[in-house]
Amino acid sequence: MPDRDPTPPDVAPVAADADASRYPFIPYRPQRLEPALMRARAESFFAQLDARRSVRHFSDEPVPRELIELAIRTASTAPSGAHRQPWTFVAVSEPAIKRQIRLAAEAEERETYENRMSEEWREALRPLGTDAHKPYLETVPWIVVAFEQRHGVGEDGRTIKNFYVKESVGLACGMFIAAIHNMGLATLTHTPSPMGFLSKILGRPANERPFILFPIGYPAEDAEVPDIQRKPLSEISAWDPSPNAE
Ligand code: IYR
Repeated sequence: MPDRDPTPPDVAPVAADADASRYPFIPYRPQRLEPALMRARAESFFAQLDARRSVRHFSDEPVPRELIELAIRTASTAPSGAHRQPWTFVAVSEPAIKRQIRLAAEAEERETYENRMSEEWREALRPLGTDAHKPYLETVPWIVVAFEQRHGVGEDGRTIKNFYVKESVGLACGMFIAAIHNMGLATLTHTPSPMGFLSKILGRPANERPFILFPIGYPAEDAEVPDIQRKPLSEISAWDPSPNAE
């Protein structure tokens, strides 16, 4: 920089220049939108996401891999603890592996529905009409399993701590669901419990645990969903609440 005064030798360089472990910082200047356009975009984004439903009846129509790649890249835009991005999205299209997953998931689910669920849990699920049958795990063109990385693994196998892992992976999964819905596909947050069989079938390392399984595809032509409502804003929010309001 020849047109700048050289730093006087008695002035210490600023911390950012001295600290090589820090990311370089770059300007962030997202475009300002007109208020009317902000409102229109907010309404249209809400309407789009509000139309999403969890689907359990899928078509076997193929879905290009490129779309699944884009959904995973979208998920990975999520914020994460210390920017560790502690997730791995494992995509499966191979029928033999989908079959293995279905059989193992159904075995766990049968045990869960018959012996592991409390009466209260069974009651809570009754309106949704779910059971241990998971044929969609074979019907769908894709299964994606999100794994959480409990810790990272450095060179020579050293353990590296991750932070807010569940929050981070939960956020990434939310963005994944939004991406799938936005491209006109459907999915379901399926969590057969326990999910350890997924680590084995998919050959994942010991630092990873299955987090959510997503069957992905087009809804079946005759797909139906329960006629549920979403809580109104008044039930899901509080505004300028006063302390000790009893
Ligand atoms: N994992 C089981 C049970 C289940 C649990 C909850 I919480 C749900 O919202 C739905 C289902 C299953 O997939 O059937």
